[in-house]
Amino acid sequence: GFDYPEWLNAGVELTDRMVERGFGDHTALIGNGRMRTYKELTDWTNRIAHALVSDYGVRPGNRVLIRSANNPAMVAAWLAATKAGAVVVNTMPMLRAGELGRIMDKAEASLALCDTRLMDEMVQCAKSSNVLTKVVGFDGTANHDAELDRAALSKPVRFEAAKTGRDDVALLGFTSGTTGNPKATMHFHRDLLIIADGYAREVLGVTPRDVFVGSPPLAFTFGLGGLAVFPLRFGAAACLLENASPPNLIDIIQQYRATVCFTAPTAYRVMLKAMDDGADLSSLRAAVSAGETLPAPIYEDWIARTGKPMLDGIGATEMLHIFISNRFDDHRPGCTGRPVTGYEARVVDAEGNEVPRGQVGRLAVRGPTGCRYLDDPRQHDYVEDGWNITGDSFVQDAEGYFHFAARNDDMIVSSGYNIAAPEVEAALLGHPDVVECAVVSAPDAARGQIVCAHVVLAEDVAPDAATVERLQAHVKAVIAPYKYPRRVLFCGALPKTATGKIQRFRLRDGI
Ligand code: 3SK
Repeated sequence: GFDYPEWLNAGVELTDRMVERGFGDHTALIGNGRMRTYKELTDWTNRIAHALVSDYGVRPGNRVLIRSANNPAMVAAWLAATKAGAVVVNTMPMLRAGELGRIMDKAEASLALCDTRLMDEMVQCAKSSNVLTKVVGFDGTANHDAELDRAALSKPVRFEAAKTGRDDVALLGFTSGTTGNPKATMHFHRDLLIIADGYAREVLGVTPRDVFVGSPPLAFTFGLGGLAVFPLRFGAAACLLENASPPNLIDIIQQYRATVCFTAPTAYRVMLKAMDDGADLSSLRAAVSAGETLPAPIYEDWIARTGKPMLDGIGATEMLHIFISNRFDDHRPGCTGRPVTGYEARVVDAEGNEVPRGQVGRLAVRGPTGCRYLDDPRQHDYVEDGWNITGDSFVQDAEGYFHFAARNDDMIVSSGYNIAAPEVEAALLGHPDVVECAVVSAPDAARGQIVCAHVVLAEDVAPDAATVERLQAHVKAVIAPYKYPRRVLFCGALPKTATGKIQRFRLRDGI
């Protein structure tokens, strides 16, 4: 089991405690062209924590929303707020005011910390909140030239962290689920350590010599774990990229001789091509693939090129991180592997009974982390008799290994991003040219899936390329741009059941 003291603060464990353990001079964070040691990170976060408490009145349990791209300043803000005992909500820079507002309301955030470069949408949505009292800017480029930085500068480097219990909520991880109606998953201080002491220790075997890099936003628990918690828990270095497009990722891996990479199969495909063109990615000892299914050819090419396995894994925001994974010494193509230490998994039918090996069913998992939605009746859909039902269909083979079969139908997974079809539909329907629409996934070699919109146009609107572009631009303007439909198809009517429900499966299957 995982045994932690009754009073535990994850922020302290990942900074001050690391200095006490002798890692003060080790590099903790790399980003914006600078390296910071564990001692520097500890002092920085303690100063910010002081400012949060004394200048902005943060008290244990207050919700603090952070809006930023992946950079050291975001990590420092998250750790500082955690040390102050706040419940942190990390959000992605691409979110528009509407999406941000729904998260802010659900979380009842009283303070928002925002990279000054991302203030516009933040300020816009802050106006409509009844709970938010202040938006404080920080300098995401870490030149310490914003309100929070200035407030922190004069503060002491020692901070008495909030006396948080191991089971106190530290983090709200947001997931839009299948509906676009966001759900907040609550995670305790101990949960943040469990994912490191379980998955990262057992599967990755992290050492202080590791340099982590990757693409998932810190706003997703996949990114927060892989790019912040795991390295910091073991005295390793985290390299944070505001722009983690594959070419950038490849440059940074080469520049810093990164050893552990977290990204989606799409990026690994580009890396394989780059290696053909001379890129040297030999420093990577662990290539973790998650967020979408790992196609067997990418897995096989990777082994052929590097001699090392790619670690396919499945996680969920509800579970905080990866709970089934391949291992360095136990991996197979097209297979997600076995449960991580502490977790149990099984494949069940609609009634929750285990199905025979080899048969497709619903994946059920339980372990030291699990789903606790904040104030949401959907809790009872996700957790049945103590088992978390992830919404994925899997097959367990005769030897006990788990194989992915399908994902919840309404969820589109494109380049590792989860996109809820109804949210894109709602955005499209907000355009006067659109009478009706249905959004589904379409298979795509590069992205796994893409967002495909079937649209019934208003009279007199031409079904041409200009209309496609207009609708795409509209979606990009009202929700995060990565959710826009890359394919737009026009039709006279949508296929429906006798009771008027759209038959999305017919659109998906091209019937
Ligand atoms: O597989 C995922 O989508 C995931 C979600 C949260 C944390 C980790 C992972 C891999």
